Amino acid sequence: MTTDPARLELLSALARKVLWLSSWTIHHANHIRPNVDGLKVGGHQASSASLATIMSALYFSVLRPQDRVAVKPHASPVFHAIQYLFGHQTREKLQNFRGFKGAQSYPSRTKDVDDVDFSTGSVGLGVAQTLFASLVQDYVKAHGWARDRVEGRMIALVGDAEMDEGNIFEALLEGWKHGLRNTWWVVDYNRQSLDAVVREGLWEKFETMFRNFGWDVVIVKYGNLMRKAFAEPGGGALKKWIDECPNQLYSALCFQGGAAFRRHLRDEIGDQGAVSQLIDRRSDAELLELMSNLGGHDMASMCEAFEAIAHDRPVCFIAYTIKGIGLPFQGHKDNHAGLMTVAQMEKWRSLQNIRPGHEWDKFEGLSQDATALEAFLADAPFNREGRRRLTAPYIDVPERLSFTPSPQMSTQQGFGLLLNEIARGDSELAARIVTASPDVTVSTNLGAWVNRRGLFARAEKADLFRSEKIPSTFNWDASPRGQHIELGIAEMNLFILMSALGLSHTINGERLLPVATLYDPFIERGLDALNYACYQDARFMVAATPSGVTLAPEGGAHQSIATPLIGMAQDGLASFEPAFVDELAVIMAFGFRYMQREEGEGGSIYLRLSTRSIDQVQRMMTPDLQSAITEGAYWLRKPGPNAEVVIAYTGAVAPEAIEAVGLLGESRRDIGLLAITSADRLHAGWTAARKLRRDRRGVQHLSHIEKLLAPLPRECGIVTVLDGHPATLAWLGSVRGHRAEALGVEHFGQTGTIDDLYRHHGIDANAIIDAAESLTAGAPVRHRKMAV
Ligand SMILES: Cc1ncc(C[n+]2csc(CCOP(=O)(O)OP(=O)(O)O)c2C)c(N)n1
Ligand SMILES: [Mg+2]
Repeated sequence: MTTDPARLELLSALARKVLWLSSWTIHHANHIRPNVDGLKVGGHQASSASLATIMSALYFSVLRPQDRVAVKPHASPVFHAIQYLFGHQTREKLQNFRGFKGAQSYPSRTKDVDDVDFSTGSVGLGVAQTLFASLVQDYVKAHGWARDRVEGRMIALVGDAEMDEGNIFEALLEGWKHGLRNTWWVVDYNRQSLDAVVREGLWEKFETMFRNFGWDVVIVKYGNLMRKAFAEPGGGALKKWIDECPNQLYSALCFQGGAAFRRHLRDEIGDQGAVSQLIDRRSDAELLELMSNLGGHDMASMCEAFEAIAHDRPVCFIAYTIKGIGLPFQGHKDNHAGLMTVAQMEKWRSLQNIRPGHEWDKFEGLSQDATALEAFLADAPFNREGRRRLTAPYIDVPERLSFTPSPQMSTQQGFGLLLNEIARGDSELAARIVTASPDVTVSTNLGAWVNRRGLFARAEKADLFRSEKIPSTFNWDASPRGQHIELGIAEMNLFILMSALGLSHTINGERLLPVATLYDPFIERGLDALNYACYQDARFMVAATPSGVTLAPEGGAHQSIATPLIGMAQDGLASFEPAFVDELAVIMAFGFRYMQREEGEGGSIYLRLSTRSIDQVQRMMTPDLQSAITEGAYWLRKPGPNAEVVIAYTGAVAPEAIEAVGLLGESRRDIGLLAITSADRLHAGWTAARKLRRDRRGVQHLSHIEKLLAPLPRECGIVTVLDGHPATLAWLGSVRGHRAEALGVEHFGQTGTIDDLYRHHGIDANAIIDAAESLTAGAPVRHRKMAV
């Protein structure tokens, strides 16, 4: 326990050291490192200082190896300083903070070397990640895995202004529905954001809300010095004044110092004997020390608060702090980008007995015995099991998934069939898949999977319709064995859940293969969370369906235009848009393998699917075709040696492309039809090959698309077409210098039939023919599709 004074003394000394090292890291980046222009630090110094004590309490004393933490983005220097003291972070990387390959500005799981559990940066997301990570831990345990692992606490260090992010509230709601446990959110209540001082009274609202959602709320407002002063005669009046002081004034006084506090206290409390004596007994410096001894800066109070929790209910700690505590601009409302000057730093350095040239020495300037400090660090429970990043074995995936074909199908229907097939078996693959959907389970064809595999809940819950024998196509029995997590509509939650499920192998040592479904346009609603999940290398599969203007009668608000470009541009996400279900079967099998590749190699999968039912091609799936599909393209119809034009299409417009090729046949020679299953993989392969050839001269490696287009005569034109933004495929002309016409959707759609909309947006057979005609010489094309 940390009531032991010797322990407390060491902890407090280490917290001071953490504040020094984090500030020095920032100072070094701004004033000492050569070529610092452009790497200057804004927003870290004051924001980091807030958390030095709280994070020291956690990492040096409270945390256990199984706990996982999301650190507020701007507290990154504090995190790195702590890891430096542990020996997990190098001096070189600290000296290169914000520099190329140096310690990262915001904690990064993939870029930092010091065991970041969850990346942060875009505020609010790391907070929600801890909540979902805890649900995932429950999921893993409920399925009988990780039996020998002790349950961890998922902890977020939250900036108070971070609470403005709506995704936090969305997550709270979901947490409540799923009986959230083992989650701590520690709010750094410095009452300052970037621009402003936080609104008065806001936290009372938050407190009520947390309690409403079943959380415990622990307010750590006063440090020990304050509490002792309150016990002195006149202490009650002092406490009353502190409690009533507006946020902005308190911040301003912390900035101005002890004399300013004294003036205000005198003016506002008046001469009341005992309290005046209480104040007068203290020098200006002592008075400032007392008034800035808020709970979040008091080691004993923080340790006490954390150690008092002996249950698994979620807890929100509201720790009162001062932004920039201990630094010359503490409390100033403009301090977010505040930096100490060289002169201020010099003064602070000498105050702490740190000799020039010894700034990075671990225990420099501390009066405590270095061996005792070293032993204390070595003994921290947090490091008891060494590196905390876990791994999990590979789950076998068949080469290709099976399904029962119908002559006409949509890719969305195919997706449902393929999952249903997996669900029927008892493979390890089937056991490790976990699905989730934001209230669109049935409308994205996950119903059959859920019927077989059930809903997940920690406690059994029967589907009342079923127990009452009311006929229904769906069985919504919930149990700890269930494999579908039903979410509310919020797409942010879906992607943060994917982020948590998709890191289970490294967090829980148990691999899950998460599959999410949602409507394609709503990718944009959850986009920052999707980006966040990819940034920290979580592995999952997204089936986004329906998509494009192909969902015609649904109208413009439900039709997606930009998503193919998002799929291409999003790092860590391989995107596919198959037209036929046999392609999808190959892609999904590939996807489940790709999701399991080592860090830096694989990634997540995005399937852009459609509800449009189209004629399926009857063919043998050969190994060559299979690998062409996963590389991104194959010739559905090979161009002849004198090809004048080829049509390259993606996805649901396949029938239009096929029809156009048929109609063009009599008027143009040797037409080819290129089926593109992944513009993303195709483009990535092309840029990678060019880079390889540039980097290693003499290497002749050609990418898949270069090989496919190689036989085309120079004058051959390429018409590209998809139900999405035309830029997705427009680059095809640059691969070997062919003229190209890119067809696609550029403007919001509206209601109508598929034919209406394809015609309106110029992606129907006739538009393809017109484009082909404009690219080729010769007589006008003889045939066109008749209007119906
Ligand atoms: C989504 C998002 N929007 C804006 C920012 C820029 N930003 C970084 S910190 C911050 C305010 C932080 O205030 P608070 O959370 O209270 O942390 P403090 O600095 O007070 O510790 C803002 C607006 C961001 N990082 N992410
Ligand atoms: Mg703040």
